[in-house]
Amino acid sequence: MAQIKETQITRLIVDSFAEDFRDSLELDVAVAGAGPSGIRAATVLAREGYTVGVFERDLHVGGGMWGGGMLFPRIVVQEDAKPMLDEVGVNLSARGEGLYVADSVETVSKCAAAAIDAGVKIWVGVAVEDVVIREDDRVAGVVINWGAVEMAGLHVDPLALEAKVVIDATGHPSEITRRVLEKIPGATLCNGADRVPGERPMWAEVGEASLVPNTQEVYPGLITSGMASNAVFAGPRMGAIFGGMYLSGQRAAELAMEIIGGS
Ligand code: 48F
Repeated sequence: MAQIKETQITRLIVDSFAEDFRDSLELDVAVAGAGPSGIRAATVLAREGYTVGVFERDLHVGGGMWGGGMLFPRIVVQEDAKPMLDEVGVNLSARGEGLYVADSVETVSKCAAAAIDAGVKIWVGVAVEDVVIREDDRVAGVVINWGAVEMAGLHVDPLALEAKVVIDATGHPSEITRRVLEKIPGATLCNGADRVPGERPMWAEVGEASLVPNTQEVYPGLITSGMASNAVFAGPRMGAIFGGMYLSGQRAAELAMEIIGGS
């Protein structure tokens, strides 16, 4: 067996990380949040040849999906979203009326694997704490820091990456959109709002139906995806039905491609 030196392990890790990180400094699209909608958006974009980085504060991908509904590890999806899960090999059990049940662990894992296979770089443990702006206050990148630094409340200056488009897939808190409104004086969203109202109480059918229309370029260079879209436009929450998250991620990717043009 080959001799293994600890310093060699360290070098391999640091060098490999640095190579990938250097390649990610100028992205087509930076996605904040590795929940179902962010992962879907990133996968679609990477398959079309765009360079995409997903930055996830937590140490794992999947966002709110692992726990299914109230820790029963199952999710429900509707007919419209079925092809996106079929495509990555998720087993869906038909339960009538256009509804399907899937294992949440399987769904997270297969969607994440498909994203990686498509060329998406997923950076776990990395939080997006701010955006980069350019002329006319257009969003032009993300400001990142270790999630652990953020949690510890340490004063550590962040690093920044350029991106032609940023997708706010941070879920219910819609953190990136809120940050833009807080930090850019006089900023308003595409609907003229100067604040994020947050989501409304649960109404699964309306919440699901509003996700795609609410997926918009809310501010120049910034698109919302998934639950962040309903929080920004006061759509209702919907609980453990997830088809809309995939459809919203798909829409966010299409919008990003329209903004950027050909890859
Ligand atoms: O919450 P999340 O799963 O968002 P989503 O894709 O899906 C929503 C559903 O899970 C569920 C639902 C279904 O009906 O309503 O809630 O819209 O994933 C959001 C991810 O973003 C991460 C967070 O840790 C989570 O994994 N995140 C949040 N803020 C940041 C962030 C940030 N500032 N930087 C990086 N990651």
